[in-house]
Amino acid sequence: MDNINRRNFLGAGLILGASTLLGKESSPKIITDTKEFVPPVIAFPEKKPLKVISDRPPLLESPRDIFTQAITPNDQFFVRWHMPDIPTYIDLHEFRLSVQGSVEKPLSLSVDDLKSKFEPVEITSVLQCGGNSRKYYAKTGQATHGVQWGHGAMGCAVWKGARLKDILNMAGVKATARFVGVNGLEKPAVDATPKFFREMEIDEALSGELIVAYEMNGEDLPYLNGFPLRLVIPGHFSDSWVKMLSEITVMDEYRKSFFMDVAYTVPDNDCECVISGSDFEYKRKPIAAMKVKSVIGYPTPNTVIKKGSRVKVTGVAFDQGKGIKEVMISTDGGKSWSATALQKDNGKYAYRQWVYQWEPKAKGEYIIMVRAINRIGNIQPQADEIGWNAGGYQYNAVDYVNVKIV
Ligand SMILES: Nc1nc2c(c(=O)[nH]1)N[C@H]1C(S)=C(S)[C@@H](COP(=O)(O)O)O[C@H]1N2
Ligand SMILES: [Mo]
Repeated sequence: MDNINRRNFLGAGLILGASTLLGKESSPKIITDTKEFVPPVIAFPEKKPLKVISDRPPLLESPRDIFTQAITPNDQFFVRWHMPDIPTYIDLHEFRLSVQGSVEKPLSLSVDDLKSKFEPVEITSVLQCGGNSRKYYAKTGQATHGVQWGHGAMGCAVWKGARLKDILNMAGVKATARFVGVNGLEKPAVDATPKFFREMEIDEALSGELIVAYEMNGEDLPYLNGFPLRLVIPGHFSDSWVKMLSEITVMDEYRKSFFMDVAYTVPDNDCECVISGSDFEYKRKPIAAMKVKSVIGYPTPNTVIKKGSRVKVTGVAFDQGKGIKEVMISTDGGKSWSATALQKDNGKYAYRQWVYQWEPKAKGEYIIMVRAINRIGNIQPQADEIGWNAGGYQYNAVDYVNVKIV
């Protein structure tokens, strides 16, 4: 078989198999208690074993120790799809990206066209689901709707592709154009289900920072991460980073849709949170720029360490692209804080790895906490200070792990 041009998703059988194995539906659940669901760990095609929160559609979470690396390997990168019906076979001889709507010249581009007709650009950027870390809202006593992700619905990769701006310029955007809509190849299970359709303003689409990526960390995109093409929007939550991107529609009018106007929205106020009353009484806005955040990769929770050991505490920090200024660490549950050493700078949208050398002197239980500040002075809130929204989006409170010194 021609491996480069045809991707037969061997996993189709495996996904169905796993579905039967787990015997559960993946419809959204409203969590009414804080009891933690412990997901099974199963390997999907092109992936190492990951936490399977749902198998259809696939929701795969990366393990916490992934945050000991500044670049997330493709085979451990998390996966999130909304529709169960993802194509299981793509033939690049037939696959085309169509650029249509309010343009002078509609385009139908093959992946080869994208590689040969446009200047290739590379950017290292964090991809984070708006609902990442959602389960930690429950730990603050305020459970939220939606997939109960731990921290592993994010990763950082080197994306290579063509600028969306260059593609739109080749098509020639009409003067009346105000929005750009994007969608991928997957289909809703029933026609009544809304399409996964995302929109942005024309100025954002033409900013020059967005790319249509055909490579992730120097390889084809893994199937589950959107082979053969995906939109990359550096600094923004990944909800509009459409995978298996097949249509770009330039529009004069905004098109109301479930995935823009209901899902992935927060109250349209300064804190983007509920101050009183119920969440949906608020005027809403789509989530966009990511908030400053850091997480601990090592030690992982409940690690047992011998007294006198030299412990390399490490993790990653990022924000929406302002840049990380400082990452502070506490080994006494937040009473005192020390600076960590920031590692190599891979660009303003990338993870900034940090390291702290710790030599615990006494036996006992410790709580390690981490807190990042960006260059414009945004700092992570403490868990009991974080604003709340019913969708459980944008969780970025101070991360912590408990360890035992023996
Ligand atoms: N075509 C398509 N693209 C999509 C989605 C989807 O359901 N379909 N989900 C979005 C959401 S909400 C997230 S968090 C990211 C997940 O990207 P990943 O699976 O590569 O980690 O893809 C985005 N792009
Ligand atoms: Mo997401």
